[in-house]
Amino acid sequence: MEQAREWIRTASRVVVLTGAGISAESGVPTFRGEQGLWKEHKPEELATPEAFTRDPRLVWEWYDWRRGLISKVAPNGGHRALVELECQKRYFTLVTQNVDGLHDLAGSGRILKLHGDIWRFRCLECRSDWPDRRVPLPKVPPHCRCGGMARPGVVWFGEPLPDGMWLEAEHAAREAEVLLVVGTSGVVYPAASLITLARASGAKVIEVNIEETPVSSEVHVSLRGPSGELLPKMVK
Ligand code: BJW
Ligand code: ZN
Repeated sequence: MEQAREWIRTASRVVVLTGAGISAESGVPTFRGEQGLWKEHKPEELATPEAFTRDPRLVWEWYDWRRGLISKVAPNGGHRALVELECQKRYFTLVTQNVDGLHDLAGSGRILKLHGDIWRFRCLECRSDWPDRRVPLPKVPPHCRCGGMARPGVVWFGEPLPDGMWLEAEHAAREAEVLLVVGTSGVVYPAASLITLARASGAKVIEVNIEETPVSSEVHVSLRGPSGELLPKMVK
């Protein structure tokens, strides 16, 4: 912890990569693992374009349920510590794989949402996209003003990341002095490759996770514990 604190304190370029684990203490289930969302549903049944084409109603029901759950929770000390860190640093980039919007609610300024946003919809016909916070949705699947069917504004397996966002994240990782990797299993690409990229460009990489992950062996310091407790200690 002391080493991590020192690296963070002295760096002026800090990049943070977050995953589902940072929202776990708020009550949002993670994807993988014993309590994970995918214990009962396979990802390919719900988080692929093919699944949506096959059964849009089933996929929408899952997202409607998750939106309901997320709407009842609040950011935790981990989200708030990253807002504090952003205020301290001249160059700070928050890259998240999360779609839950809790970094926005905590007050983070600029967020690179690699996997989109569960609070946004996109029209399959006219391609417009818009925010929608209704919980529960009055009708699933929801539709656009143009009459076309809407889809959740998230990134499914096999889909490209939102325009420009990946390039920006990659650039930030290359320039980083410190990369802080929080609450991610590090198995989804290209997000996980930011770790290799930052390290190869000379950044110190610090992991915060309750468990060992496939990326633990790739980082300089691995801190075991809940991010809601460890992050506030790290940035104070
Ligand atoms: C705590 C904690 C606490 C708990 N404190 N910690 C290269 C190699 C191999 C495969 C690929 C590759 N490149 C691309 C691929 C394919 C694929 C992929 O990665 N597959 C692998 C799984 C094998 N990637 C893609 O398809 C991506 N697209 C792409 O590459 O496009 C290329 C392309 C270009 C041009 C045209 C077309 C295509 C897209 C990936 C999209 C991922 N989408 C999802 C769903 C989002 C929507 C939704 O939410 O429903 O994103 S999948 C899911 O996994 C979600 C997450 O963001 C993502 C990562 O999960 P995360 O956050 O790591 O969660 P968990 O549950 O895995 O881990 C939680 C962690 O927290 C654990 O470690 C816990 O221990 C920890 N934890 N409590 C701290 N309190
Ligand atoms: Zn439309």
